[in-house]
Amino acid sequence: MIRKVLIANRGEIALRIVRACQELGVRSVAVYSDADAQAPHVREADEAVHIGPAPASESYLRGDHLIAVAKQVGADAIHPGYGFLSEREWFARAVRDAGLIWIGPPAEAIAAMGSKTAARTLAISAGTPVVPGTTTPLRDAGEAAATAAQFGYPVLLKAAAGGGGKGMRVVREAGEIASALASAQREAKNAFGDDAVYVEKYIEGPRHVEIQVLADAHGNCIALGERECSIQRRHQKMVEEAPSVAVSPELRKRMGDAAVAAAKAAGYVNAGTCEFLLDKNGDFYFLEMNTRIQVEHPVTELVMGIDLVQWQLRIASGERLPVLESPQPKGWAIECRITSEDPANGFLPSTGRIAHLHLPSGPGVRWDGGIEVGSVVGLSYDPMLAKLIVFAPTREAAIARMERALKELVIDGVETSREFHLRVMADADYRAGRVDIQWLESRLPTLLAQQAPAETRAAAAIAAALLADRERGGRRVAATPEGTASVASTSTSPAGTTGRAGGSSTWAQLARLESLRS
Ligand code: MV4
Repeated sequence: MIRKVLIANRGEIALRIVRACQELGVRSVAVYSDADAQAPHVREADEAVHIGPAPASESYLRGDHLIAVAKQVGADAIHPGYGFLSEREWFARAVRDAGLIWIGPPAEAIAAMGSKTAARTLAISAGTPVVPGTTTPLRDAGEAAATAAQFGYPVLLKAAAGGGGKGMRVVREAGEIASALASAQREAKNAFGDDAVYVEKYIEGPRHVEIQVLADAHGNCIALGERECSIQRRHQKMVEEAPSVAVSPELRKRMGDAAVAAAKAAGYVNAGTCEFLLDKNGDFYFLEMNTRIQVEHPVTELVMGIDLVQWQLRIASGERLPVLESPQPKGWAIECRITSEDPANGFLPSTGRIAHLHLPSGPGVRWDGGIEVGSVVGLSYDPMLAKLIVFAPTREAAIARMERALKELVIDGVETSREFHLRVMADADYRAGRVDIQWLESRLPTLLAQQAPAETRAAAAIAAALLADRERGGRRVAATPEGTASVASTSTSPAGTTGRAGGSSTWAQLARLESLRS
């Protein structure tokens, strides 16, 4: 068994890995940049090592240095989390060559899935359905026009080295293909240093549904159901759920078998995810495989009753999977990614110091976070502060639970996505499960134009009244659910000023505003 793990990451996922280590009796070593000296993952780990200045290129991305640190502290394994070095083939190889255990898939599997065309070839060989298209890069505009005509417009030009939608162009008619190819190649060259672009049939309005797989080092691989990840903006997921309203047990079995076949063809070991598009006819197509633990892994953990991060460590230690049959999901889980972005301002990243934090709790609520009061949110890293995850017997109950938990949550000091998530939860399409990968962006104007919830209007009114009160020296402010507020000269209790519509956090905010005054 692994005895000591160096965690080559930060924030909520580093803390998540520390927790898995603690529960398995494995020692954990955090690393931190100048910006993270006071971070929760550093305090909670058994040991911590400073690795450099704030920019990731000088700290969390210095693979050779991280391996040297692991050796120095006597770690026998490295967990990369997600992002940073997690899907760098050379790093997985360097860790192994240094005599350390890599808590992730073999470098060869990362490489095989790193190229989209190579991944498509692998999936085809495994019998996993892929989107109709080519598996070799286009040589020129003539070949692009010929293949597009063969598959029929619209088509999608994609960068072979691609990811995150870079180097992608939808082409709706023959007249546009030459210029689309040129710009896709230019963008691919800039982003990946590789201008290889290939063609796929463009699938209109699909869902993004992904299958979690877990493979041990003894040739066993199981599917752990799907996650519905359609609710995204600019390729950043905002809400994920498990299961998906669009997946029946029969479809789950077929998608699971397809994912397992692709994973086996790649020689996959450890936790991984096969991404699929699921179209309106219920047909699914393999897109790519994510060769890491993903941000949204908790929704699978909750409906499957399994700890994926613990299993990553167990598999890396050589343990066998305990069951070889794919389990069915039980209940419903939803995750909201709480980011320090301001939806009202084009999702502009917001910076500051966390001045106040009240975490939701109670039945079925999980908080995977990496911040606390005093944490400084800057621009060096991803704006995701935490994930709020709920679990309930049904989807309806899970939505109600998420609404309740989002209302309990208070984060002061930076703008966050909290209220935006409340609007998504309240949306009729969302509640009916009528979503696809375009839904969030097409719904943005409606979601953003909505009047703020009564709670927020009340809090805003309180703030305005308090400011006015400053000049006058009054003592107490009262708010109504309608969002009006007034200053009372004497009062000791807020009773009767708001009902349920106001919500408890209105009072939390009032209390803070009051304390600011004194
Ligand atoms: C597609 C597609 C439609 N048809 N391929 C976007 C990033 C990359 N992972 C694959 N992507 C897509 N490939 C075909 N043939 C639509 C997308 C896509 C998308 C996929 C998953 C989640 C969000 C998305 C947002 C826009 C486009």
